[in-house]
Amino acid sequence: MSSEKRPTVLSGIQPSGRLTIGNYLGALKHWLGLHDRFDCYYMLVDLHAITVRQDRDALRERCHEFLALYIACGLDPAQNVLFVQSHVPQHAELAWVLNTYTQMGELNRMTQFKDKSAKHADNINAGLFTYPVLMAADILLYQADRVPVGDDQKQHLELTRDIAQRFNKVHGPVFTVPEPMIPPVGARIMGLQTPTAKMSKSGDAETDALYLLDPPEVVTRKVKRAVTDTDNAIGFDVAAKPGVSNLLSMLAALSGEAIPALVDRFEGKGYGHLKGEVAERVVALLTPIQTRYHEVRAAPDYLQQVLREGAQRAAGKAAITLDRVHDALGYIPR
Ligand code: AQP
Repeated sequence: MSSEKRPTVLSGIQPSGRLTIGNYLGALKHWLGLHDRFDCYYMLVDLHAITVRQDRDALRERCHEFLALYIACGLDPAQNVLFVQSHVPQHAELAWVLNTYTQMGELNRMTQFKDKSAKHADNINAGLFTYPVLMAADILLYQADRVPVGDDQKQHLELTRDIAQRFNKVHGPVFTVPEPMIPPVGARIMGLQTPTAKMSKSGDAETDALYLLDPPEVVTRKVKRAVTDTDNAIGFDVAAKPGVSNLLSMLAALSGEAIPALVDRFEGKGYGHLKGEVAERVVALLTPIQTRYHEVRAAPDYLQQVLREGAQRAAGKAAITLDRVHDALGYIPR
């Protein structure tokens, strides 16, 4: 599938917590089908995951679970390079170099660092701080032209562009400067119980997120109990009606209908109608994904083979970029 002239897309998800409908609508859904026009690289970013303490067995299990979910959502390993970040050592090597092209002040401004250090106050490690540099290395290593991510990653993408431009200014055009691909709807799905905060895959409250492996009755129950407000009038206003607006955003992303059209269609109807339709749509999306997931998950040799081949293909491309970087820096070739 790879051809030198095709632009490259790269994205990834941390194998921490459980994949949510936010991850699907903000990221995974937009990865599908891009292989027609791009060389596509999709990772499980396990180096990023250890910025928060992980249990050894659970991490390994989760990498297999997430890979099976990537495939079940429709990412065909024959058309997309699926791999685990730690299988390609060039990520960590390039991150070190890029650390020296990144300013402390820039990292201090990253909102994810502020959020995560508040959440994990007992373990504010240097990796948490330099996380965006590793992310820049992930992207620049593959000379990615486009990076499909949710809105929460926009700030990291901007920093990646700054780092690439800074390096290129000193050393010539070594890196492709990537563009983000942020979906117009569904780019930031909020929590069902706390609709003012992003739906998170590692949150503490089970009922705040819809997980891709939630059974239908659980989905229906969680949506039914989603926080709304007391006026029972369906309208889109993120500040005044965050819960209802979040349900409308989800429905728009799931159905393809525009938000104003949804507001018109639900005029005069209560929140129960909106919740009913959201739950139905989520269940219809997840049912075939879950069936396929269980098939793929029952084939560990296949999953291992996907990872082996993915790592080989990714490392081939990564090595070319790292050699160029080393050459630009004046390192003696091996
Ligand atoms: N709520 C969301 N709405 C839209 N897009 C989202 N993404 C994540 N949450 C939403 C997108 O999913 C991709 C993977 O992001 P990540 O690996 O950083 O995972 P996360 O879900 O964002 O992780 P959390 O919630 O911070 O918990 P941890 O990291 O502790 O597991 C990205 O493209 C992101 O934009």
